[in-house]
Amino acid sequence: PFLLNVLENQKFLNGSVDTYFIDENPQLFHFTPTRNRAQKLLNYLAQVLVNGPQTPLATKLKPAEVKPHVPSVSQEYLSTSEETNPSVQPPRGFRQIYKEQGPEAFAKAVRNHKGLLLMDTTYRDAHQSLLATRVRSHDLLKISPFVTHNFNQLYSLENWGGATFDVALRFLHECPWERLEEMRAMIPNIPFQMLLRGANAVGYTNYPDNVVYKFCELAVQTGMDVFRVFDSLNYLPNLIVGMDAAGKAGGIVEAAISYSGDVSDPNKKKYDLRYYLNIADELVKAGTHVLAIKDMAGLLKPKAAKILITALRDKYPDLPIHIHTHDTSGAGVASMIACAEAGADVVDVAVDSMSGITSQPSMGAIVASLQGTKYDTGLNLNTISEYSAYWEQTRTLYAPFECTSTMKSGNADVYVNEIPGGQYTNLQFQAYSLGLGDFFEDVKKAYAEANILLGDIIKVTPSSKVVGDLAQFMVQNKLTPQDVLDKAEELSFPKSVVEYLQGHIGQPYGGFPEPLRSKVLRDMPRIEGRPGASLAPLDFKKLAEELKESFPNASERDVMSAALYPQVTNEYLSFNDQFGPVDKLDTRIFLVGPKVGEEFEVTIEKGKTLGIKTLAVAEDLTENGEREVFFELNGTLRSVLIRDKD
Ligand code: 3PY
Ligand code: ZN
Repeated sequence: PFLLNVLENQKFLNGSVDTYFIDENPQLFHFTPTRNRAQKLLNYLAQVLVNGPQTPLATKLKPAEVKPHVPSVSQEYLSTSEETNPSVQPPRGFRQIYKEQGPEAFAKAVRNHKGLLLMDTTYRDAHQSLLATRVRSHDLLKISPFVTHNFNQLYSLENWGGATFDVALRFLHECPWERLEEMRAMIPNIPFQMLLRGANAVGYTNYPDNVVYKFCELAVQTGMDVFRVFDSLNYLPNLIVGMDAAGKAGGIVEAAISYSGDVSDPNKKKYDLRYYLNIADELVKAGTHVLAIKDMAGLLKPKAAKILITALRDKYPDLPIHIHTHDTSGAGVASMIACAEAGADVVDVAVDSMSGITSQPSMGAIVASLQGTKYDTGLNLNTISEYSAYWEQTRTLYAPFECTSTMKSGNADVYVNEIPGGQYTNLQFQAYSLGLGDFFEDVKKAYAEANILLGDIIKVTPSSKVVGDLAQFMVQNKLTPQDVLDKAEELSFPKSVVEYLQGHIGQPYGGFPEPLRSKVLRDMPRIEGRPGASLAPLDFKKLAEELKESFPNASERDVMSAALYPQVTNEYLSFNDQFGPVDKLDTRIFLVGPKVGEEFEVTIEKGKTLGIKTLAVAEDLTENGEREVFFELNGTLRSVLIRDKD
């Protein structure tokens, strides 16, 4: 099964080698393992058939048995497919302006654009909020030719960062870098946008600065364009590291202010208009190309939107302003229209069938509402419908991850509890799985209380986890806020809460809550200032060497993944060694395996398609406790023995 390159070397084959031949030609002795990807995939399928899903399913709902219809791109495109005629390029988009003239010219073009621009979140936040981030590259790539040809007017397509990095490796067994590279190859015209958690990059904790810088460099090289940089406490030193890393990498910097409270309510004093204008000032001074308001919980009511955006517009007439929201309360469309009217350049939407509730407001609704006005987006409603139909069908494949299966409508209680969209359904799920399903109402109430206990903080990944963990802790231990304060010295608080109070994720606006902090920490160490500043740089060379001991083929990207998620990356690489390119399987088959008798195809690379039929799963175990699974692979009988874990 191994092939030595030396066997193809003419000098060697001629016999004209001397004693130094081996020393002088080490490259000829590198092994190339045969690419038995088909066999590995059979192992995977057999594993699922014998031992059940390898990606834990969140509910009992089954993936639907549909083959989503992929809308055709255009007659012209159809009759001359890209392969036979590479000249059928998609229409130009904002990405060309950025690539040809740089981030400043891009910002100028956005600002000068007539009409409202949209960012489509379908590829990232929408499924992060609705489907636990489980949408696979396979389904994203299938619709990408349609997107590149029909949505070239978008400001950007948000398709990376946030939780997608972790979830791809951990649960989908696919490489996030490959996903980015493949999307880029299919969509050359629309800027790609990612969510960068400032100094937390795409993780949940502060990383050494050199990790953040290298991450951004590699992201730009792999195809990323716009970096929405935020910090979960709006802590400027953290934000500035992220902005600088994105900027130095050549990306478009979109610094984001995370929105909390209500600027239209004079009783909500902590996060008032002045607070936001001050941060905006700092971000503009730090050189942001675009300013974003990140309303992660969907708290920005139309009236507040008008106040905030009008003030920002007046102060920065030349700066592009981009608004992100979640539709948790149901007021998202109204708010985004209010933003447009107050002078925002871009708002975030998800395609209709992936919008609403904890996701972004509906693309179709906003496009239709603005038609014929000076904010007209220029997008075509029929095209949006076709795009939406694809996602309506595709979404049914992910039924086991429907976060909103227990949430049938919007809920304006978000204005009270301020739970971010991505966390709302997560907490609901966690409450159910902890047997606290009936108490979700208590968790929401405790969330608001926990927030006040912690000092009324900005809540978004990872600070939102701190508040969520404290809330669950309070509900599980039946603690009132007064109990927490009174017993703070004896209670064993969740790790995230302790670390937050130690200063691990940064310094909150207005300072840490006292006396709670002193009571919880006693003589534990505290970090003053920016956490990353005191972290030693990561030794990438050493990490690469370590990784290559177990995985000789590990790439620079794998090393970067390991810098962020060491354990998860190791598991991903071993899984990949064992089971091959599972990302190429159709989603239902990937999640729950094929049915016995089912025939299907898997394209493992362009022009290389496997025909697989599942013939049978043996009823009896072998003496070794293994079960044999029979397949037909391209017409040939194959069988795989799998240890039955039951
Ligand atoms: C993330 O950090 O993943 C978010 O979506 C925050 O809103
Ligand atoms: Zn969001």
